[in-house]
Amino acid sequence: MTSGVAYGWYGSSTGLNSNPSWIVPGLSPNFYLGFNTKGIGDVDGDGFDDVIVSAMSNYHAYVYRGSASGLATSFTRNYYQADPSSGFGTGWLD
Ligand SMILES: [Ca+2]
Repeated sequence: MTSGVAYGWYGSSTGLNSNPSWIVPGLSPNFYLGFNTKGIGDVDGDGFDDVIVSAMSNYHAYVYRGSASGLATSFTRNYYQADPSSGFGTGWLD
């Protein structure tokens, strides 16, 4: 059983950090958080880029807001599709 984990590496003028700067574990066993993780730009207009992360187990996608100190570790919005046959959360986040 795995809850999954979403990782993020922050960049700097010298490149990416060697260790992840942002780590968010899944909410429960077999959650599979981080099946897909994608930068989505600054969707809320606060000047900091945000990310979206899918969880394969429950057909959800979660938005984590950026800030001056980095990405939040609690999601601010989640989206889901009640019909599992839609495959929502299990494909690429394009
Ligand atoms: Ca933002």
